Amino acid sequence: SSPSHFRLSNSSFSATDDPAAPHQPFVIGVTGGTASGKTTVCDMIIQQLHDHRIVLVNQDSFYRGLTSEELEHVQEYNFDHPDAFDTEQLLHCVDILKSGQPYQIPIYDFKTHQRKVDAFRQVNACDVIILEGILVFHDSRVRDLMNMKIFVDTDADVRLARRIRRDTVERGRDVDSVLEQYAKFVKPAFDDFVLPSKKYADVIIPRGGDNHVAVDLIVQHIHTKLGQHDLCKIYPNVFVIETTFQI
Ligand code: UZR
Ligand code: MG
Repeated sequence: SSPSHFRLSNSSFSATDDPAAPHQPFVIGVTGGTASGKTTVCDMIIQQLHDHRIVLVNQDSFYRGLTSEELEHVQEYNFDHPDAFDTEQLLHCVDILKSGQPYQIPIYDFKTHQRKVDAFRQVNACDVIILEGILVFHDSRVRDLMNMKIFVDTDADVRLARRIRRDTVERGRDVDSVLEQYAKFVKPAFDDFVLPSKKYADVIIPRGGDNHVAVDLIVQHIHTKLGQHDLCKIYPNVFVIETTFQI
């Protein structure tokens, strides 16, 4: 299904004993509470690393689709619990990308709580993989894949205000249901799962996307790391690393 010129041969990318072999992608984990500015920080990193091939893998894409029974009681469903995600599939995705093969990431619809059946996002081999999501530090197997761990630390009132705006404008909710869900699930899960995972961070960014100095420092560090193994010259013909397919 993927255009042939996007395909990269597996053997040319995988890690071998050959010292001249290309290096594995640099994996960055970005976490923090809901609406903390994770996506903004990732977008800023991506913009500044324009001379490298970067793939953003959002944990939200790996939400399990709800069964019809779960949908009937959707107000009772805890989207902030680690079990809401298909972590095995996320691990598989990163494994595949690290081996230099393309992966078809599911597309999750926040309005229907389902994965799209007729579309996916294909991502290809890259120099940098960014894993972003509220619980990407929760599972030690996911953490162990990361070369750098970032926690975006934004005050809870700022996050709630943003969450209300986003869920009503982008995700088709009303204010009452957002507040109810926040009190019942989002805040307790932040206290139980997200905040305790802060201890795994290498870097903590106060104020999220407003913190340009922190993002500059992070980007400098990644540049230094990638400069040691510049992969861009290996695939001079590959410019597109991401394509959305309808099937
Ligand atoms: P971010 N979420 C939904 O509201 N609906 C879904 O179908 C799937 C997820 C919410 C989830 C979590 N929780 O707080 C948030 N709730 O998406 C994570 N309730 O997204 O990291 O962008 O804030
Ligand atoms: Mg986000």
